[in-house]
Amino acid sequence: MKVESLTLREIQMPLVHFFETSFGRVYSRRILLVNVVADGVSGWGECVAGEDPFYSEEWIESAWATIKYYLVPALLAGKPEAGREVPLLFSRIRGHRMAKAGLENAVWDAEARQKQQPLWKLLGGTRREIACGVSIGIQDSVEQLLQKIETELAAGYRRIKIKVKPGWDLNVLEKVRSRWPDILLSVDANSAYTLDETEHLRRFDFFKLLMIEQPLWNDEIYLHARLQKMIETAICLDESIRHARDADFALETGACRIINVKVGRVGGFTEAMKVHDVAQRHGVPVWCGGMLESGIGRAHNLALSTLGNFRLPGDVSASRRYWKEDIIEPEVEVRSDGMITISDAPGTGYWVREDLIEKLTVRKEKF
Ligand code: OSB
Ligand code: MG
Repeated sequence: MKVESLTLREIQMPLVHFFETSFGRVYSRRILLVNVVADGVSGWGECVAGEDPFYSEEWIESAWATIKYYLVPALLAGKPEAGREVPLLFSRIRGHRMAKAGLENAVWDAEARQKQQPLWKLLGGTRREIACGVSIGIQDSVEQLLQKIETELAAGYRRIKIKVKPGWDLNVLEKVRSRWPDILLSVDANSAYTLDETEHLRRFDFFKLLMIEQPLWNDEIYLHARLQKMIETAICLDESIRHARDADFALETGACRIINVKVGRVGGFTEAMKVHDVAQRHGVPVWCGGMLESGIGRAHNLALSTLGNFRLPGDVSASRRYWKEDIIEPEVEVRSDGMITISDAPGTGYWVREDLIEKLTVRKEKF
């Protein structure tokens, strides 16, 4: 495999509905796409860095610059033969994992297409269908949230996750649980609490949640271990897990009982598989998180979710929940039983709509 060219693009896509977390609200996405051409075969990757450095340090401008000035030169000089060779080429560059993942995953995508193999098989996956949950942001009113939950349950989704923050938590859970006492329910705090609020966090136990995701600081593991000892609800770590060593540390110290794997957050498919394996060794389930991806990142999340230890419903849901029109064909669709069927076709099994991408592009640079 010979990488011949690389193209970076920024596309802009308005969300069907705004998405609000404890760190803010987004109405529209600025998405960085990577296209590699290797031996005449095209591979696509999505860098999931946000519009702002609020979820993590990375954001679209830092990712663009890092890719342009450091990662592209390293990739072109390194002449990788396969996706799994890419992390070593980037090892001198610290952090910037979402930027790295955008490139590495594009190489995996090209490799799968070139080998005429499904990407999920190349990654070592086995599942032929994926269980789906939804992540529902903070709304303007509790009534609006209840309506959304009702819609998603009717669509078949198997787990509801709601975003929480101080002032939008126990009061909301009370309403949700009294209406749906038995659904699989999680919350995600995106680091909205501190250890001083342990008494408050202990009250979440009453609602029999599947998990509480990232209650404390984004860069903390040990204090989550302290908290986990004091609450019954299983902690799931998202932001805190940057790589497989973090996962190992978190599981050895008892900081969580579940891990959310995001391929961008950990720097690409190779590291995501390592995190998956570490959790499996500890007997801990993982699930695939989302970052409001376009169809390209969404299709990659689906491929990753076919690995055996992805035992809980993920946040990878239908394209139509996010976009009026997605940039892949067909769009990602969820069956009425809340499952997504995994395609047997080579690559991701989805066609990239290059014509539409061209129309949505606001910035483009070719190397
Ligand atoms: O914490 O999982 C998160 C979206 C943006 C940033 C962080 C998170 C999320 C989500 C949305 O929860 C998941 C999705 O539907 O893509
Ligand atoms: Mg999260």
